[in-house]
Formats: sequence, structure tokens, C-alpha cells
Amino acid sequence: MKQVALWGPPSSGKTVWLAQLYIRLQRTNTNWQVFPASSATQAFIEEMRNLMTNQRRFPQGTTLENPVKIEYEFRHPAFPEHRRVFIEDRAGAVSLGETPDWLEAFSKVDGLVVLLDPNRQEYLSEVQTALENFYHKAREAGGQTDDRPVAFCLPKIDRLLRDANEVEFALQHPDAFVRDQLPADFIRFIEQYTGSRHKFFPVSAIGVQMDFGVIRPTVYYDERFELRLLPDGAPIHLLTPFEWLFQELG
Ligand SMILES: Nc1nc2c(ncn2[C@@H]2O[C@H](COP(=O)(O)OP(=O)(O)OP(=O)(O)O)[C@@H](O)[C@H]2O)c(=O)[nH]1
Ligand SMILES: [Mg+2]
Repeated sequence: MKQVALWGPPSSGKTVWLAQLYIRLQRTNTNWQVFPASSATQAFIEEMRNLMTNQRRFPQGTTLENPVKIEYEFRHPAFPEHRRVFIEDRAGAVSLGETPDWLEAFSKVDGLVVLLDPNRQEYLSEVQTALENFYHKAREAGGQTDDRPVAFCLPKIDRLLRDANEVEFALQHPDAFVRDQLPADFIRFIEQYTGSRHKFFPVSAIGVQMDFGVIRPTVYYDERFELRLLPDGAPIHLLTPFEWLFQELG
């Protein structure tokens, strides 16, 4: 049983991604299947399906008191055993604060997904601080260097993509696409901290709509200035970072 943790500051898109991972994977042409593995996960899915698919609204920020432990079981015919992933969907504030229990939890997982949200002014230094704390804690516990795989993800990439060529590049060359967006010294820092076991992915949980090569947004503001979802966006790298982690974890 493998355990993967998801790190991301407030509003970086963790809850939406985890919801879409189940809701949209059902409708995607992939050999991976995902199953809710706990009643809390089932309840989370029902709530998100009602909110996002029926009402076309986004969830509220996850509260500090109310983390949801998402337990998905991933199955694939080529893997003899099912991959089970426990992801605790915590409020982003926990990711930034260095609470001892979160650091402790991180030191026990097998792999990590880190969201790099460029909408936050200090996002690169926030990520650096978090990684330094994680690795310090992990070394304290294990006494060795840390070679766990990390998938670094650039969320909400739909906002950045301008045409069909960019979508294609993001889909075909995820690592190169994100490297182009990040400063060289940040990439050097990542390489120093995570060795060779890291990969970058552009992610859009809600995706884009393509109309004869033209990109249409999948969100709009309604008459109350509330951000709403349009149906039928094609998500970008919804599952790929997890697939890559499963492969790395063997
Ligand atoms: N354009 C776009 N916006 C997104 C996407 N995912 C999330 N958002 C927006 O980002 C907001 C925050 O997303 P959440 O998934 O709630 O973020 P979170 O990381 O769970 O936030 P906390 O629970 O506060 O830590 C949503 O209300 C949407 O407005 C996406 O794929 N594309
Ligand atoms: Mg959340």
C-alpha cells in the first residue's frame, strides 16, 4: 500500500483536483480505474458531484478543523496489485504552517505531489521552505538522504494556455512545458533537493474546451460575480502525475 501526500497553499486547487480525479476519470479513456475506499471519500464525492457537476459551482476553501481523508484505490490491469492512495485534503494554511503533525505525516509517505501556484506572490519561496522542512524532518526520522519521488504540478494551467499548439505541447511534453515557466535557480533548488526523482506537470482539473483549434474558457462569472463552471472541459494531466508516481514507486 503506497501513500502519497498532496501539498499546496490555500486556494491552489487541491480539493477541485481530487474531486475531478474521481468524477472525470470515470469518463476518460484510460486503463486506470479509481474507487473510493472509505465512506468519507464516498461522501466527499457525492458532495462534490452535486456542487460541481449539478450546480456548476466550486467548493469553499477546506477548513482547518475539517480535513477530509480521501482514500482512493487505483486499479490497472498491468499492475498486479491495486495501488491505494491516501490523500488527506487539508486546508492550504496547514501546508504553509509547519505544524508538527503535518511534518510527521509527510515523513511517512512514499511520494509527494506539490502544487506550485504562480498566483501567489511568494510561491517559490513558500515551496522551498516547505521542502526544506520536510526533508529535515525525514532525515531526522530516517537518518539518510531522501529519495522519494515528487511530482511538481503547475495547477489551473487552463488560464495560461492560448491556443491548440500550447495545449498539445503541455500534453505531450509536460516536464519541458513547466520548466519553461520557472526560474532557473528554482529548478536548481529542486534538483538539489529531490535528485533525479522528480517531474514537472502542467495540470488543469477543469480543463479547456477546444473549438476548431480555438480555446474557450471553462469558467465564467455569473450575475452575482460568482465563478461558475461550464460542462465538458477536457482536463489536462488529471491523472498523469499520479501514474508517474505509481511507476516510480514500483
Ligand atoms: N481556472 C481554474 N481554476 C481552478 C482550477 N481548480 C481550482 N480553481 C479555482 O481555484 C479555487 C480554489 O480551488 P480549491 O480546490 O478549493 O483550492 P484548495 O487548494 O483546496 O484550497 P484550500 O482548501 O483553501 O487549501 C476554486 O474555487 C476555483 O476558483 C482549475 O483547474 N482551473
Ligand atoms: Mg481545499
